[in-house]
Amino acid sequence: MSSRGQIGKALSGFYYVNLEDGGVLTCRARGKFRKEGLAPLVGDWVEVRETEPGSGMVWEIEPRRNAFQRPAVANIDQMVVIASAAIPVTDPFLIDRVTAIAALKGCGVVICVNKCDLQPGQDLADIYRRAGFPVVMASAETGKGIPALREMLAGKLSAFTGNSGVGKSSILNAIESGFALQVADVSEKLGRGRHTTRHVELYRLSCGGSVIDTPGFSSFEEAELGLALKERLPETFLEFRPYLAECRFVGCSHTREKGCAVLAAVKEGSIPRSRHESYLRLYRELKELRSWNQRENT
Ligand SMILES: Nc1nc2c(ncn2[C@@H]2O[C@H](COP(=O)(O)OP(=O)(O)OP(=O)(O)O)[C@@H](O)[C@H]2O)c(=O)[nH]1
Ligand SMILES: [Mg+2]
Ligand SMILES: [Zn+2]
Repeated sequence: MSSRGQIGKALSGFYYVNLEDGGVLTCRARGKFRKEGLAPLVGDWVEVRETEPGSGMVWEIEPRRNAFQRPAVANIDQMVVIASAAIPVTDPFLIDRVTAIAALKGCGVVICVNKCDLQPGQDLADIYRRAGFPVVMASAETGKGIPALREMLAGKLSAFTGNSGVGKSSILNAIESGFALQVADVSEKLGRGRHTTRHVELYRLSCGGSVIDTPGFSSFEEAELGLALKERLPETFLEFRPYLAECRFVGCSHTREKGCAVLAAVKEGSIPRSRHESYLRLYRELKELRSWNQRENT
């Protein structure tokens, strides 16, 4: 018998599919996906076939709205980047990597500066407000910003991402006390989190919509970058867009050219300098890419 559902959890080769008619079916993926180099992802809508009571196979994956490798999720309406100005401090470059890939894939982004009770994080918030992103200042500890965040999540599929220990799971617990997700202290000595969340899992919100908790990035981790991003990098920095047609030279790389409107906007303060620095870093990394060693789908 076949039915439809959405993958809610992926763990050790098993996919836990939330069936449309209720209940969860524990599935293996059909062999053909591996041959095609296609992995089912949390957020995927799938056709499943029950092979014995309670377990079955992921039979078909419905066409995706988008798919991400890191975190490994699909059909995302918005990435919620949790950041922190307290330990573990978020490197803006990590945020800018996410915003660029999200823009490439037509996915919204919300920036949430957490741990405001420890460090207000005003500088971080300013960068992203000026770049045009919705920004929420929050504290999972005091509850600040939680109602605003809840409102932004309603009715959508959101994936939480950010470096380990910034409080992704804590924020989700504050949004919905019933979640009771595991959280753990950060290492003060090393200044980073302990990778408490180990798998990707989707949770339904009582206000409608769903959220996906994901394992945190380590601060030095390099997410894969693809050729698609290489071709379209300038436009994935949304606040650069109004200037892109104003540069003196066609094909301007916006890195050092005379008459570059993007550089002028940075100088004059309309584009945050740290965003342009991230652009330069990504530009240099992507320059190294060659078609033969890169997957197309990032
Ligand atoms: N003071 C304060 N502590 C917080 C806040 N949010 C989270 N924490 C603490 O930060 C630590 C890490 O929180 P987690 O929710 O486990 O962080 P995470 O982002 O889910 O981490 P990973 O699962 O490793 O990616 C815990 O000790 C939390 O209690 C906050 O707003 N204020
Ligand atoms: Mg966590
Ligand atoms: Zn330019």
